[in-house]
Amino acid sequence: MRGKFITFEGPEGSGKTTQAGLLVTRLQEAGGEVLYAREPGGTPTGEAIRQILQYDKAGEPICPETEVLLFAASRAQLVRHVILPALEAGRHVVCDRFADSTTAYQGYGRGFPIEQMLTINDFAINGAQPDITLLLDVEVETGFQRIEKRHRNTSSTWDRIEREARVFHEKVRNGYLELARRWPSRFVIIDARGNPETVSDEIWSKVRDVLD
Ligand code: Z5A
Repeated sequence: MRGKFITFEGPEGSGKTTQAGLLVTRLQEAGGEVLYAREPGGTPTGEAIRQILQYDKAGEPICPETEVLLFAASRAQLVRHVILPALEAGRHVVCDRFADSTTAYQGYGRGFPIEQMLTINDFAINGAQPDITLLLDVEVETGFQRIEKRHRNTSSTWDRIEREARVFHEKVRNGYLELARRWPSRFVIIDARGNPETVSDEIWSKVRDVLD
């Protein structure tokens, strides 16, 4: 039987990576085989693209159009080499960001036409639509406080998109909420302000509905 395709979306610091890890553990404890993937990245090509997108590894400013296509290119590779083979082998796939990130960040955030982003996403994903998308929603300020704390504790630096103005990140958050209104049967909005255990319990109750 085909596995379930579960995606995490949301603004910076909403807890996607934390919650994706907790969900992988719960799915495994329930007896499932699970694959975790992240975007951009998840394949050698995707990880190379990630270095360009996040840390300016190409050494020149990236045009907004190039940014869209690089995210899509990373996704096209991940879908064909990792996600679809895993789903067809009966494994569940938990993906930390997916196509909705492009619609939210490059569409609502940068201002590219939404329908154009959806067309590019369709080309990249080859029919791999998530069974459920968990939108972890948190105020931009709260998310940034968490990221700031992490950077302080780990001495890491702000990446290219984290450095965007708060108004950009507000547009992204509102864009996500708009997407959830557009596809209510796929999206579940999760209040991500609570502690990680509470948020994880809520996510598990929604994911179980999809597994049944
Ligand atoms: N991007 C794009 O523009 N277009 C696209 O198509 C795609 C992506 C696919 C990828 O960054 C960047 O690319 C991203 C969008 C853009 N932009 N930025 N900036 P990434 O993969 O490096 O990072 P991210 O996806 O934005 O995740 P994040 O900012 O690292 O946050 P997170 O995964 O949502 O949260 P976390 O890592 O689980 O937690 C962050 C911190 O908060 C950490 O210290 C946790 O311990 C803490 N945390 C987690 N949960 C809680 C709760 N519940 N309470 C308190 N503290 C918590």
